[in-house]
Amino acid sequence: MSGKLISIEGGEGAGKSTVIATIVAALEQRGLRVQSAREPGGTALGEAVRELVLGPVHHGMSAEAELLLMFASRAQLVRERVLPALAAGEWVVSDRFTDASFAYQGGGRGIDAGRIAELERWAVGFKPDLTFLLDVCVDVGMERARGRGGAPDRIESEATSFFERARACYRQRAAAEPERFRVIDAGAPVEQVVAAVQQALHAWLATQS
Ligand code: Z5A
Repeated sequence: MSGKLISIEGGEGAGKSTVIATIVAALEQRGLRVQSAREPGGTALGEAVRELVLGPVHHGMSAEAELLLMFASRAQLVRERVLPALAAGEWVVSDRFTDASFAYQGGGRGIDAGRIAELERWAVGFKPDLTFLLDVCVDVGMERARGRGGAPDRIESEATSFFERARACYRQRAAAEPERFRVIDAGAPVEQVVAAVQQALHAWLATQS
């Protein structure tokens, strides 16, 4: 089987970490070579960008600067890791990818989706082969994230309405591209979430060559 990119999306506290571990383990069990990455981040440059966009220092960051920084991190990840991995037949499981920019900078901050799509075409040039959307009520996700402790980062400090708009955008994108997206009820107990992801992954893998 040739290399593929799988992205995991969802709001804060949706449970992406557990799901990513499940997917990586399932792929490795099939004898596939798998790398995981996160966005923003995943490369030395991307991790520096992550510090800039999520750290507490740049409170006055404009929506446009935020979007471009997300794409700077992504452009580097794509060229430094994703494309070489896919070319070598490896699989990449990414904790967020371009859909997050549509959700947070588009839905959340109000940047026109057409502009984001232009950046996607130019700086990335492809979409993930499969995207899991872990969908959970904003309040439940925030409660879980709070339970984990630690101070909220710059984006986590946004109002609930920002995350509601991001969630709505994710759901609209999933509805518009049902072939690529698998929407998982991430409000369910973790064992159910993992079982639903495994089932959807195995069904999808059976269709791949
Ligand atoms: N961002 C952006 O704006 N634009 C972009 O283009 C990109 C990103 C790429 C960084 O993302 C931020 O950047 C993010 C979007 C923005 N800001 N926000 N919000 P991140 O993915 O690094 O940060 P995050 O979304 O805040 O991650 P998170 O809170 O760590 O979410 P998670 O990984 O999905 O959650 P988790 O750590 O797996 O689980 C959280 C807790 O809930 C933990 O204690 C679990 O044990 C618990 N949990 C998980 N699942 C369950 C279930 N099913 N039941 C009960 N408890 C559970």
